[in-house]
Amino acid sequence: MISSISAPASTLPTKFQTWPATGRPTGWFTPPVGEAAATFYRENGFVVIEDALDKGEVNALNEETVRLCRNATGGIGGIEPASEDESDLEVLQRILCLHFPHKLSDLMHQTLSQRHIVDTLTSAVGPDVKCMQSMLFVKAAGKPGQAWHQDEDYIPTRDRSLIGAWIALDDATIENGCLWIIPGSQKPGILWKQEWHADRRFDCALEARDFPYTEKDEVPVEVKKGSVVFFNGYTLHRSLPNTAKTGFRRALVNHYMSASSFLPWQVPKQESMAKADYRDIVMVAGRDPYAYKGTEDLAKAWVRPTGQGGCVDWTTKEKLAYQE
Ligand SMILES: O=C(O)CCC(=O)C(=O)O
Ligand SMILES: [Fe+2]
Repeated sequence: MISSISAPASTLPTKFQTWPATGRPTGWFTPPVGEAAATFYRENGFVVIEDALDKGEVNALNEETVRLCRNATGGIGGIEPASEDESDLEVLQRILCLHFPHKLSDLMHQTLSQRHIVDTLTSAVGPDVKCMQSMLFVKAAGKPGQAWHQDEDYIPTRDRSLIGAWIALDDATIENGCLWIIPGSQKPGILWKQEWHADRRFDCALEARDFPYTEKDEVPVEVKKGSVVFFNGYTLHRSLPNTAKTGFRRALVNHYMSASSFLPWQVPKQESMAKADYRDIVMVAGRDPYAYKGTEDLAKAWVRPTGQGGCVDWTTKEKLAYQE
């Protein structure tokens, strides 16, 4: 009869419907990160490093996520501080994505330089690497996904070195809205047209259109928590809504690039566009050739609108409607 007693849910391994019957998909590696993982990244525009973070690191980040989402100090734009009678669950359910958590949390700041992440970055990008941005996706059951896009549309580098390190803080499955990627789509080095999608499955960000790939080319990136998905700034990627009945699909995503390149991210106040170089950065490996410029503290933590109730065209301030 012992065999009929099922293990508690948390100890059961997640069954990934898109994994092969044995082993793991091609492109999934474990530390130490070697040349094979870097080669896979360069060819395919993404790579997965499993067990990059251990259970203790993941649990600590999940605890920190609750603390941040309560916004006790009021330091996060776009949400009110939670009241004491709101449960942790209620607080987490309100938030799709919190931008720049490393600005408020020492732990999230330290995680920018986590050892296996830095090893992968130096193998894939080069010896000198800087970080400029972080995002904490909470994505409770029922929350929307992100439509097709390329991250260099939002964070432009001069040398196409942008790379996201997407740290799974829950097992990410098709059901709860894992990443989907088009392997090799970084290769043409083109930023495709972006348009408003009017699609309730996605949040307010625009959708990339008219690229030469179809749904047959996309692959789901189902990963265990503690895995890190690295993907290039030109790689087309999206995620679908969290359709699970309960729970979250948490992920901490940090964006990095080669420190050799300027970062023309924000409109310069005085200098010409050719000199634009955003200096609110954190070096995570090697040396900064532009250290003589110093660094600045510019970005503030804020919460992204989810699309509930429509979105705004910031050029006209008009509300962008969904097709019901
Ligand atoms: O996690 C998601 O749903 C989307 C993440 C994403 O687009 C990114 O990290 O660049
Ligand atoms: Fe993205």
